[in-house]
Amino acid sequence: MPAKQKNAATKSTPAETPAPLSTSLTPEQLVRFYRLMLLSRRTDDREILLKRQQKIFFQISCAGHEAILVAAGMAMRPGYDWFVPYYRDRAICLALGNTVEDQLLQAVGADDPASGGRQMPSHWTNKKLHIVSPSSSTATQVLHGVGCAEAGVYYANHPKAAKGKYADGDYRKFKDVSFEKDEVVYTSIGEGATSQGEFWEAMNTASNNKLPVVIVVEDNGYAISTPVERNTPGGNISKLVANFPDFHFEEVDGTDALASFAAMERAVAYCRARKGPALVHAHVIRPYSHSLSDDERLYRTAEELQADALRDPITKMQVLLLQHGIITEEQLNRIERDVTEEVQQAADKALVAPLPLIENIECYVYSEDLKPTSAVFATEPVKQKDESEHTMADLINCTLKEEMRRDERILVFGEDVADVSRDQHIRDLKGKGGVFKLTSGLQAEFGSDRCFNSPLAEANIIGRAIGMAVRGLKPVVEIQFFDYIWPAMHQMRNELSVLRWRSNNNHSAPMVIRVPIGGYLTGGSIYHSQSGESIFTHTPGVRVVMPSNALDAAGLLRTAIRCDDPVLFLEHKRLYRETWGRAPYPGPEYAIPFGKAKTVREGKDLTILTYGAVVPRALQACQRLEREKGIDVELIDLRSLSPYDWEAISTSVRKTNRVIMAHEDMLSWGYGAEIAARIADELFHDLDAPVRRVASLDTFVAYQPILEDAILPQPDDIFNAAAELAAF
Ligand SMILES: Cc1ncc(C[n+]2csc(CCOP(=O)(O)OP(=O)(O)O)c2C)c(N)n1
Repeated sequence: MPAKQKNAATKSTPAETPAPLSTSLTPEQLVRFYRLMLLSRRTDDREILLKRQQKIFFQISCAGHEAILVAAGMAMRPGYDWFVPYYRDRAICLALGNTVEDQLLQAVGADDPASGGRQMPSHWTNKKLHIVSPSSSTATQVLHGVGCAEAGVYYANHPKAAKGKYADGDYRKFKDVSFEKDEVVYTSIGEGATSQGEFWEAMNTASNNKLPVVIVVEDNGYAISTPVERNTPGGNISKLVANFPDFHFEEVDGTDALASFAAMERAVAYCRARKGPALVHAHVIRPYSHSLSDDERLYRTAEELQADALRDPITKMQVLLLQHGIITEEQLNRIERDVTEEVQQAADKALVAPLPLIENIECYVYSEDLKPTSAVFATEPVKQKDESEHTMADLINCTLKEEMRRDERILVFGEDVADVSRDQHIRDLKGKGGVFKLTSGLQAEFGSDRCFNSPLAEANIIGRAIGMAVRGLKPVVEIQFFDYIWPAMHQMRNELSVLRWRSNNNHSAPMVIRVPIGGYLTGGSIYHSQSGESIFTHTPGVRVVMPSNALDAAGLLRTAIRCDDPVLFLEHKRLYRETWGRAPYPGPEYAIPFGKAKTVREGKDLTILTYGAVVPRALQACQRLEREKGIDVELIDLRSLSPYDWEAISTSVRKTNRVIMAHEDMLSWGYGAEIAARIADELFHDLDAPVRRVASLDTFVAYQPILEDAILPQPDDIFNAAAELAAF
């Protein structure tokens, strides 16, 4: 901690003034501190006015939180440290160098640098300053902060990984990334949101990995209208978190500028010294209701509001500066005028700023630089001396190893994916390597900081991976079973998929999420047989692929890893070790572009579109249709579900004029509904029969095998549907 110094003002103060200030801040810094607080408050005030004039569409303020936030901004270093704020963090963003104009541009919905008119006000981002784009979801950001901190630690241990070179080749623009050996990550959260599991999942990893992350809890006593004691048993989050190992804790009056700065200084110093993480619990006030859509007088008494008003950080700071002779009333007035002028000028500019262009709406849903559909990913398998055939499980494992050898930025983590979690046994035990053994040997070869077990917490996996990916790492994570992807859904839907779009390409989180999926397991039952791919293909911003055989698994996985988008890589459990679909090793550069279907079997009478474990079942049906009915079926394995190969579909339907969409997931609202609708819409004149769908019943998958068989689509179901359709 910097030595305490008496500020210069104490020399000239009259005898009746209070005791000298105890702070490491100089008088100039104290004045700057005050000005930033006021700037934040006046920007809020201006937004409120603009909202009342209907010139902006939403307002949420930082009022009452300014002291702790300016303290955080001044205790840390923009463009050096990293910042993962939440929506109430105006003052820290200003302290870091974000301008009022940037902020008001977002409020008016202009083509603002942070989001191009896509985000509500108070969701700023700034790549140069290292401010990561926040969402409106409560608590997700804390896991991103943890991931950011993990990335910094990783680069410090693997400095070569931060350099922009692969071991060979260079598919994507692979830039140098920045990191500092003693950098610290700031992340913040309201006290209400500490009820969310993701907060505790973040505490878990911050503590377990002793990460240099400062978590600031901004406790204004309310989560909209819910008081702190309803969210936090006992009403004090500091008491609940006190037993997390290796943390430095501060509980502070967050309306007191000097106490806040001292607390932040200590917390940041602890993290910089790599002693562990810190949590700063700041008690603040909320004088402007939750947002402009809320009126707190409906649920808070006048006395309570009056008591808060006495703690207003701006007034307290004015009194402090005056009492200690750091500033005169005249200087105070000048600052007020100066700040008002700055805000006025920013508002004037924001109100006439260019608006975002409608034709750019779809920009940055995905990477514009490197598309996984690109021809660079179209390579042929290279014939090897050893032509023995491998399973899908083998080739996925092999591809993971090859890619990890090539790119030191790839990290693999998830539940049970490591060989052994206790490093000392790595040489004497065979190791686990995942419940399906797909990650076997990765920890042994690449070390425990490149392949490791996560806690049993799916949001933890995706949230941390987002923080890492923002900083240029390439997480290739595993969700153990598709059936348990749901705790991660919030991170996937509201964060991962939308990060690039909402930040207008300032930030993105390319990663691969490998997920064993599907049934036909004989006993898999409800919780080990689920499908549900259409829920994710219905989410823009994420690519979804699902190979049915070993060769496609290797090729698609390589593209997934090397491309620049988040990819959900669905691996059918039943196909992992099937004899059908085995393939010789295709070489270390074999890749398949997304959006390219595979014609498994050519035919002229009817088209079957499918993917995953239904491919071999449909193939059986095709062979029987030919044998018994003389029906010549064209079978297409879509293998890439989003994007999908419309050209292959339309060419085939134009040829056969009859089409069945078959899949394992439930019929209603399933993946086939979209494909069938588009065929009916765009290929109506090419059809000689209605589009048919074959899928599972609209139930869950049962344990008893006779029930499972009846629920999931079988070769006979496809055979019958095709025979009927051919006769239509
Ligand atoms: C996951 C999620 N649930 C609900 C909401 C709606 N919501 C927005 S802010 C808020 C209250 C947050 O309170 P707190 O965490 O104390 O932060 P504060 O706004 O008071 O700073 C709620 C419920 C949301 N944005 N995200």
